[in-house]
Amino acid sequence: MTMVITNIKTTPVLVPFRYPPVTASGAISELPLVLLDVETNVGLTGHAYLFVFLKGMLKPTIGCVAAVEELVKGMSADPEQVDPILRRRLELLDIHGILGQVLAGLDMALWDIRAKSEDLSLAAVLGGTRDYLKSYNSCGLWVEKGDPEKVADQALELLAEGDFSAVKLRLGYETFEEDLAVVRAVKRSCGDAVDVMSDFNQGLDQKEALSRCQALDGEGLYWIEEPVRYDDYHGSSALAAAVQTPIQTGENLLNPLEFQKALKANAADYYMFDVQRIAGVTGWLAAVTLPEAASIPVSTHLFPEISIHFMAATENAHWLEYVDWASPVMREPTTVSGGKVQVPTTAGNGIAWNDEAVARYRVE
Ligand code: SMN
Ligand code: MG
Repeated sequence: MTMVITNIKTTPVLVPFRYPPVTASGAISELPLVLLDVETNVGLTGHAYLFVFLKGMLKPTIGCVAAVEELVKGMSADPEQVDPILRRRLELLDIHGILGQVLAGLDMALWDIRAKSEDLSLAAVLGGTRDYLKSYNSCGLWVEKGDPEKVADQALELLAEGDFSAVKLRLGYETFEEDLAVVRAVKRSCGDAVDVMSDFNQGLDQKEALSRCQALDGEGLYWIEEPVRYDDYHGSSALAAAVQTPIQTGENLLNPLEFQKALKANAADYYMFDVQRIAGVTGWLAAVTLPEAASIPVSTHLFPEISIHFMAATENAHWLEYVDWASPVMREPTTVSGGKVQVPTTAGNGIAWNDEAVARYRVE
């Protein structure tokens, strides 16, 4: 029997953060997620979630899912068939906004169904050969005015949580002196054995980025992420050439073609993709197998539960970003020990709901 999509259920939730994000480009007080359950005629259900940033985006996202549901009802549940059909059909619309994110969510859920139908983990379906990924703790170290020592203390707390050997520090304070003070405090508290990634969240203009990033060379940062606009590939490229610390970018790239353009411009030394933006698992696979990407270290952005699966099958896998943001609604939250996340072997994409918690965090 052909497996077809029968309907898509949506559940809006607002999950509290342990350490609410404050970045150079804005703060988020609670985590609005749309949980997706894609149901089929054979009783298999695929799960995925969308991170919609603003509470007010829950309703429009759910409306967009309903519109896509109308298109896919009765369609094969095979992600490799659905993705090209929908992208061709919807090309005339703005496929980069909410719609693109919804398509990515649908794709993640369809890969869950595919894996469950084969009774395999998604990692195994994709031919994953790794047992674990090294991971850095990205749950905190937000832009916090006032006391660099407080940030430095939090770094130690974060390292202890999963015996991590790497953390990410958010930069882009009003002045470079504040950036430098927090970098030095965190490096001092963590010691040389710990890798400290850093992230400007696109907060600097070209001139300021050049001056701050060059001044940070020699401070021992593992990478500097998104110092300038994510889509200014040439600006980022000029920066990467002038700065010794590796430049990391990519969480905002919206499809594999954009990645190809960034690569052609030599926009960065390292790349990281967000499965909800890079066009789902299908988009991830297309991006990391581009011939030009062969020697580029690739990391993940958010979504650790599903990302661990496709990272297991990614040749140039670099770091898994660990955030626990969706953990409260997960049946089996991602765990880290010895700074590593084991690749799960249970069937599916790693996303299943803790129904009691979902009921608690559900909003209308
Ligand atoms: C980030 C992503 C999403 C929300 C806040 C901060 C950050 C990261 O860019 O890379 O984790
Ligand atoms: Mg980032």
